[in-house]
Amino acid sequence: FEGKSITCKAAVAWKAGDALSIENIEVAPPKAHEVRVQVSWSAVCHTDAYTLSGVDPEGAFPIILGHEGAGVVESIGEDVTNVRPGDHVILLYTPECKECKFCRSGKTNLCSKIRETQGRGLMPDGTSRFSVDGKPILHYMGCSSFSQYTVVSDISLVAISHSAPLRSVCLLGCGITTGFGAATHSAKVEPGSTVAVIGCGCVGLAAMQGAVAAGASRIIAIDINSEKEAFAKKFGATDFVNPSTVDDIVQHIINMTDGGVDYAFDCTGNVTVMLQALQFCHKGWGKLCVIGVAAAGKTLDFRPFLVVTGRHVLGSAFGGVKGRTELPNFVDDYLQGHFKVDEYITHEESLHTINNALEHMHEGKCIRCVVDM
Ligand code: NAD
Ligand code: AHE
Ligand code: ZN
Repeated sequence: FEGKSITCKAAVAWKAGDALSIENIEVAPPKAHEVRVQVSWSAVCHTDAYTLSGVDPEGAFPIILGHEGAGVVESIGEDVTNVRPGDHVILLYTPECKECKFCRSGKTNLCSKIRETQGRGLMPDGTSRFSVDGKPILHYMGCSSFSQYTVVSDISLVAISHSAPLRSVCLLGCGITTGFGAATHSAKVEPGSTVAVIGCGCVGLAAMQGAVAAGASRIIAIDINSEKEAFAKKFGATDFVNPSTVDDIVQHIINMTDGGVDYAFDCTGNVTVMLQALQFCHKGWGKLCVIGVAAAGKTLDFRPFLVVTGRHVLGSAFGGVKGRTELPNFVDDYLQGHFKVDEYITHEESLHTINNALEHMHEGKCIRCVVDM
């Protein structure tokens, strides 16, 4: 277990708002219960841009962002038993230790074992494995997939079938699993339901894919960008509404649905949208599932009468999915042609042009950009 440090390239975020900078970094060998992974492909999620912009309360710099990554295990530290060098893996920003109170509860996928150090950008022992010229660089969400090599906790990755193309299944590390699971696991959409999805990026489209799988009969896609309509229809939306083309989006959706939707999914992170979505949930049973991540200081303020009269507010992280237990099955379903993944990939860049990937996200034609590391 006396591994050597590796020198490789990574996209470093030196400070909030700056472009990512490609640097030669040192990646220290994995310590006990840690795994060093050669990242093959990483996609860019809106949350990476959110943290880079400086509005994440946990965002600290300098940092190596990226949390939608897939690669190959290069080496393992002491006491690692769940993966071996050569294994193909997906990184898990929501780890699964299978031992903590949360993992054992049967009620949540939010593992607590390493959450505190992960939120501070550090490995569980409180230190970093990344450095540039001897200066430590922080980890991100327990993954840091914007590096050619990364070190993660052994509970923050899962081995998958060698047949799965890593270019595609990296998307299961966040966006697709999050949206799909929010519909199937967190909100538990029922057959015949009416569903609204606000925000037709990867997460929103995957929520539609989940709603279709759960048997929803009507799926109303909502986005301020009308270029998203074609994508939404391809992922199962029955209707598309651009809120900027209607007077009052709340009344509009209530009128379309005889009183409101059974389930609404916020995939924007905009708290005004979240409030509107709660207001167009059906009285007595409508559920708002918050997936979008709001900026520091933003709060969701609503009239308690909305919930007194039977509407519910819930939320979802990583779609309520337990990564180590469930992700290999998602991969197998994809390999058998039962689960859309490739359909989300609209753009490709290389590590050297990763800043273009962040730009693409703001274009209507981009759902996910994969980065060849
Ligand atoms: P994205 O940028 O690809 O898509 C967002 C979509 O929302 C875009 O199509 C945009 O046009 C639309 N939009 C923005 N503002 C809107 C508004 N006011 N009304 C209607 N539509 C609007 O983002 P993504 O990667 O799909 O992520 C979506 C959100 O989910 C982000 O907030 C992200 O941080 C969050 N997220 C949360 C989790 C989780 O586990 N909870 C996981 C992944 C992403
Ligand atoms: N750090 C932020 C919150 C960011 C956040 O909510 N992250 C989501 C995942 S977004 C993936 O693209 C999440 O899973 N949260 C649960 C958790 O434990 O972080 C803040 O507000 O401090
Ligand atoms: Zn994400």
